[in-house]
Amino acid sequence: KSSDIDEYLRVAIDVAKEAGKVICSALEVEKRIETKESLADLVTETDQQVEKMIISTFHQKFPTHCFIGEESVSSGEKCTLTNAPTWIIDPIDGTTNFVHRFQFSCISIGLLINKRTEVAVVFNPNLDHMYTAKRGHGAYCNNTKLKVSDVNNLQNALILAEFGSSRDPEKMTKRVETMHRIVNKSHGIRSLGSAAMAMCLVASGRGEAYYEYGIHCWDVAAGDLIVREAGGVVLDPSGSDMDMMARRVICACNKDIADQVISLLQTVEFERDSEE
Ligand code: LIP
Repeated sequence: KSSDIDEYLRVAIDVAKEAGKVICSALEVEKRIETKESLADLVTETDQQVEKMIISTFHQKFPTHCFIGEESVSSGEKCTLTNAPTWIIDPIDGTTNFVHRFQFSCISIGLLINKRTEVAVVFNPNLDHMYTAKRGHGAYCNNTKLKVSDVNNLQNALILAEFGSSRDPEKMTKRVETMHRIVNKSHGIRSLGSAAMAMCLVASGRGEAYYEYGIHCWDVAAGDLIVREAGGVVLDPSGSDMDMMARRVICACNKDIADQVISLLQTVEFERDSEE
């Protein structure tokens, strides 16, 4: 029901703002940092605290809904996506940026129903940018409607790409080679350190495409809808439909740009987020 969807969006915006306050006050104090899989895979107490707060708020309001949260999965919870309404949450996307006070970190919240994102909220509290989308109703940053760029030639495009958090030498070689190919055929490459922020910038027409191998569903669940609602495309890097649990994504302002980037990509293999 559309009134339900409006309520989901309203609650998600409110909880993201609350989470933003916690993140901003944590910026001022010294952080205890733990590493997960590699030196570049960080978690702080704030990630854990914010995730708990977000999940308990949703759980109280919508007791039948399911949850997938980055930190809950790290601490052993299952990462299974069913057709039931499921909130997919990254309490801080861009944790490394948060640790360094580099201003591209955000809270990313997507509500999936029948495995499709219906409501998306990405809030960057450092810049006070609130990105929202509802399926079929456009995407917004604060009160401005978003629209992707209309560039359709890679030669005139700015591409967002990431090194990701794995430091496996074979994966790194492939990534650097791919970036080399792309940088030679475009206006350039930028690495923001947050998948959700990268997708929001593509949605805002501030870059033409973003791709990454090794992301998780919580990095892209919200960005997926924001890009589509701004008129862009979100695909699997093979060119087929995006698969939320496949740990890889490309989004672009249009199919022409996506195809040109895809032709230069090298596959980097990752285990899926879940096997259901
Ligand atoms: C981050 C992603 C980013 C990726 C990083 C990391 P986190 O998410 O959004 O695109 O390159 O390795 O996974 O861990 O900060 O939530």
